[in-house]
Amino acid sequence: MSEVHALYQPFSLNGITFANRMVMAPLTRSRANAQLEPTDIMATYYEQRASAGLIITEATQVCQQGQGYIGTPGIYTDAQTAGWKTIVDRVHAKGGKICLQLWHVGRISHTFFQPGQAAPVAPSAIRAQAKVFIPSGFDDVSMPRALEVSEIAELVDTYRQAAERAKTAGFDMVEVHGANGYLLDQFLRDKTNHRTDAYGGSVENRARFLLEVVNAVCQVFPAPRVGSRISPASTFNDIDDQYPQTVFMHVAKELGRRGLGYLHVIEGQTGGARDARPDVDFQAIEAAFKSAGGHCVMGNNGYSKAMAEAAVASGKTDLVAFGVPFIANPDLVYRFQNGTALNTADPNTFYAGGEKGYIDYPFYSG
Ligand code: 8OZ
Repeated sequence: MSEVHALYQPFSLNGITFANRMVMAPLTRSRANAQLEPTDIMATYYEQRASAGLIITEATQVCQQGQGYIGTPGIYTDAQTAGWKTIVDRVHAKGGKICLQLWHVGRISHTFFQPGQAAPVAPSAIRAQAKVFIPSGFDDVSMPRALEVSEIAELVDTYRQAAERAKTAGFDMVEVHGANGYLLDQFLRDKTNHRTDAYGGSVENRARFLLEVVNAVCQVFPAPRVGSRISPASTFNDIDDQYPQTVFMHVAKELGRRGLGYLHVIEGQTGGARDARPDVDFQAIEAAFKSAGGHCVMGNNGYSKAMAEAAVASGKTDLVAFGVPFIANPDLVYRFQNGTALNTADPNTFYAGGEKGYIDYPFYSG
C-alpha cells in the first residue's frame, strides 16, 4: 500500500475542510448565456470537477462595465445569482467546495461590451496593446478613460454587492482577482497607473483600491473565507512594473494583515515560464503574507504532479491550483493519486462555447 501523499490529504482552512490540496484554478470558458447567466452545462462542468479540494470559478464580472470577453458570466443580476446558486448546490451535493472569483477587466475591454458603448475604464487613459474578440472578430481593445475618485468608491461598493450575491448563492469563499492585467492589477503597476491622487504614485497609493475592495468584501465574508490572486511577474495583458517585488511584498503583507484565507500566486508568466522574472522572489512574497497573518498559500503555474507533491510535502505551498489539467480531466485528483494517464486538453474548444471540449472529457475508466 503506497503512502497517501500530503497533496491528497484533507486541508483545514480556519474551519472549512477541503478534501485534498488540489484546487481547480479559475478558467474562463465563455459558456454563459446572452444575459451572462450561468447555464446548465456550466453546472454539469463544475459538478464533474467537484472532487477538487476547492473549485475557483471562472472570472465573473461584478458589473457590466467589468466585461471584456464574450460569454463570461456576471454576478450582478438576480438571475445570474440564481444560476450560480444551482452550480454551488450541485458542487456541494457532490461534497465539493467552491469559491467565486470577482472580476473587473478595466481597460482590457471594448466599447462593444460597455454600457452605452462608452469607453472602458482604467486608472489612467492608457490603451493596452491587446486584442479582444467581439462578434465581428478580433479587434484592438478600446481607448480607456481614467476613473474619477468618486467612481472608485462606487466600484468598491459594487464589489461588496457582488460578494453579497455570492453569499446569497451559497459560495464557500470568494477570491478577489488582482492578477493578469485587469482593473485591480492596472492600479498596482506603474506601467498602467500614472495617477497623481491618493490612488497613484507610491506603492501604498497604488495598492489602495485593491485593499479597499478586500476590506469591503470582508464585510460580507469573514476574512478567512476571502482569497486574492496576484501575478507579480506576469506581463499578460500589457502590464508591467519597474519594481514588482516592492509592490507585491507590500500587497502580500497588507492582505496577510487582514487575515485573508489564502494568497493565490501565479508564479511566473501567466500560462508561461515560471522563471520569467528573476527579480521576483515568490517565496518571499508568500512568506510575507503568512507571517503578517494570512492563513495559507496557493501556488499556481505549470505544476506537474511531481512538482505539486514536492511543494506540498516540503511546506513550500499549502495548496496547488491546476488549470488546463482540470479542463481535460474532471477526475484529476483520482488520476494523480492513482498515477493513471491524463486526457489531453483541446485548446480549440477552451472558449468555443457549447458542450464539446467542455463536459465531454471522460472520467478514468481503467
Ligand atoms: C483567458 C481568457 C480570458 C480571460 C485571466 C480571466 O487571465 C482571465 C482570462 C484568461 O485571469
